[in-house]
Amino acid sequence: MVETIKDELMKFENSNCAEDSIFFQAMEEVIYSISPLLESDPRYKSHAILERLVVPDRIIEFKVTWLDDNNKIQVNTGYRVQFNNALGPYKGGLRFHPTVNKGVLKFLGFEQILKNSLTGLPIGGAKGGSDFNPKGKSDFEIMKFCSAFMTELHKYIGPRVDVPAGDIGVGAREIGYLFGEYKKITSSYEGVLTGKPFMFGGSLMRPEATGYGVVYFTETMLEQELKEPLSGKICTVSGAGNVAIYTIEKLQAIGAIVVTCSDSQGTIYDSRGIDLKLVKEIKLERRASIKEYLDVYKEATYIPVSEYPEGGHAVWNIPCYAAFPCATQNELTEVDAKNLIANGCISVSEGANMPSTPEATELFLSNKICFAPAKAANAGGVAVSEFEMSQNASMQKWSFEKVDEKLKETMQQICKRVFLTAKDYGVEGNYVDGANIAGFKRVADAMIAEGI
Ligand code: NDP
Ligand code: 2IT
Repeated sequence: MVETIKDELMKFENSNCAEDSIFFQAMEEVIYSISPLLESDPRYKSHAILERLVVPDRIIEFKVTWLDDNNKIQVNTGYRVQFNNALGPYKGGLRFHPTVNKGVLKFLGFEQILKNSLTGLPIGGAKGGSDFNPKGKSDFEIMKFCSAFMTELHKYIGPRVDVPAGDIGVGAREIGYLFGEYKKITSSYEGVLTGKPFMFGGSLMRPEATGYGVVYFTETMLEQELKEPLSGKICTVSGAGNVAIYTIEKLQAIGAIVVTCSDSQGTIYDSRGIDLKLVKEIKLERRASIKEYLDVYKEATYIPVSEYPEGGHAVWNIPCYAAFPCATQNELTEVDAKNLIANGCISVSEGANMPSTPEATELFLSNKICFAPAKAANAGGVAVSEFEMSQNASMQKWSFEKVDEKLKETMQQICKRVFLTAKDYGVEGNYVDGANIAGFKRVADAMIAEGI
């Protein structure tokens, strides 16, 4: 079946198929998971739901021309993949990173459909971004790039059409500049983006939401599976961006001991526990290298990327009880999974989108590791984005406590739904299949009800 779908897709696509390999990776996992559902309910086949779901509604591609600080003209490519709006307006982040291409955004947009469906909220799936590299750019250059990007993007988005947010390389600063440009072009002050700074319509807790949500999900999963708390346990986290930082913050708040973090250049291992205030200062305020952690803590260890184990990553070589990959896709390989399992790790929660390779995921499942897949575990970010849309639409401002409570409740509900779905389909404990089936079912039923 997977092969048939792939063949069909190849026919559709005149694009470079190598780019799409990451999209096929995401799609293949879902197709395997939902096979029993497709077999048991003929409606999904007769309505060609899968064939329709794996093709985006549209891909918008545009040129972004901007002037750098040396008055030199720069050209990048911008994209928005509007994948599926059966459940609500297109919703999903923007990624600014040199590796961005259509294949990466199709993978992320496809995952987003099922993730957003799992939240139970009225949001469809989308993703966008650019191959623009924010590293080393001045604030002014970031602003000029964001303005130029929005000059094109504004034609395709709106509070009831498509609501972008942040992802890698896009945080509150970028969302602020994008919002400012949208407002200027359209003369309309509306909730067209989420992750805005609080002073002009952002939700409290949106910065924390993904990371806190990952921890709430993990606590619920571990309680359900093992009756074990995370407090007092050694945890390893990769990344040092938005998701990693707030995962570490919540883990520390509940008494876990986080001993690692990383960036694209290397890993920090601090056996006494990561000093998060310092990490925030280095990565969020100064946008510098995590290596600078050693300037303050000489006893900590820094492992540069060049010294990583062959085919693996240094973070996953460190013994832990629970692991939290929070950097990027395919950052946790088969080698890493073997190391984690050999070192006694019992739980893996994906903060990043699809950080585990298929081989690593397979090892976790076959070794009965409590494995929380991204589309379930990191759904807290987009859930709070939807809360921001609600607040904007009703001109309200919710308190931090209210958002936190609703986030916790949402993550607990997702975890329970995933668990029960897996049980219903005879794969108890397999949260990958549970998430894919539950996420697919809600979108598929809406697509059937809405007709072709
Ligand atoms: P950020 O840009 O804030 O941070 C990304 C972090 O990951 C940085 O520390 C970066 O290092 C590091 N990183 C990037 N690539 C690599 C790599 N190849 N190897 C090691 N480290 C790397 O992004 P976010 O924290 O927002 O996103 C992280 C992940 O979480 C992504 O997969 C994203 O799609 C996902 N996600 C994000 C959500 C959100 O609300 N922001 C919601 C749900 C999922 P450096 O500083 O050197 O660039
Ligand atoms: O991957 C994700 O869920 C995000 N980057 C957040 C999307 C959003 O719309 O808040």
